[in-house]
Amino acid sequence: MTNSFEADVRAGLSAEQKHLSSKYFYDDNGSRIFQEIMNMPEYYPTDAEFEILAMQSKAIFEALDFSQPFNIIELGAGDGFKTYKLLEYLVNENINFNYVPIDISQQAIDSLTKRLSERLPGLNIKPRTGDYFHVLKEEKHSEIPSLLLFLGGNIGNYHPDEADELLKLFHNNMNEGDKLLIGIDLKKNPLIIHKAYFDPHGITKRFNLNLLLRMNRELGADFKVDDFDFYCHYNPITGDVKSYIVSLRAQKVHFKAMDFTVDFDYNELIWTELSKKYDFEGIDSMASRSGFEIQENFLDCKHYFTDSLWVR
Ligand code: AVJ
Repeated sequence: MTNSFEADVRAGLSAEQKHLSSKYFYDDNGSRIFQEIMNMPEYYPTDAEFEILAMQSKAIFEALDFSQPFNIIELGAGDGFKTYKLLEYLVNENINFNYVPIDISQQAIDSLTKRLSERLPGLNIKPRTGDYFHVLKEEKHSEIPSLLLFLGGNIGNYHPDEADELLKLFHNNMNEGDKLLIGIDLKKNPLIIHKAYFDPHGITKRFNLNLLLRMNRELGADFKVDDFDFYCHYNPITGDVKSYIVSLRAQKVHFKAMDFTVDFDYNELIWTELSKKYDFEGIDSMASRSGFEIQENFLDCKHYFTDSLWVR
């Protein structure tokens, strides 16, 4: 793990346009800061998706039109809070299904399993840790239909080509008739998006600057966090939110563990994240490029977010 972090940091900070991958935001500290982001009133995706799953569980279940039993496989389940309302509905209706949460973090899976077995004792839960595709390949041999969940709007972090690749991998590891429920953040009033990502509390700034602290800790770097700032910008035409760390002065940073030194110019940027917003045209073309048929979009009442149901 540390090795690929090291290699990615070396490549990203040696590039003409410096960049780091947002996947490295989520060390223990970063995951905690992300919880704070989800709790801010400005960060609408969490509430929007919660509303969809709480209010439309029945409609989502009926749209599946699956024989029972079936599997619900959640990719990147995390603490699983957003899925709770859907699971609760299905358990209360005595629907016969297995819930298979997958996450790379053993700790996340353990606490999710514990909480769910306490709160929904009737739930058939088969937690898995590790790589999505490893688990998906195994489930492909299963005789029963599967619903894949890829929630939270995580697809927005992928550049369009990478999103296509990921969705094709999902497609390859599904059986004919299996379905995918994918959370996608929608284009909307630009000011709403701006406030969610350039928040007035400085939490998203801390989330980004935590990358510097992580490099200090894990790679022996000597970033002075006060000499860097955060900037982010939403382009309502392309739907791209791009986040950056800004160097507030010309400075050198040394990585002791890597025998590596980086020069920053005054005001030089490190691009840290893409959070892409889609319209329905964009969703249609993404689905068809990766071989899926869109069955139905489940929206929150403000039409900020969709849980889009796709059929393989
Ligand atoms: C976890 C990828 C859905 O892009 O909205 C939140 C991460 N970044 N605020 C998103 C994030 C800045 C989030 N996702």
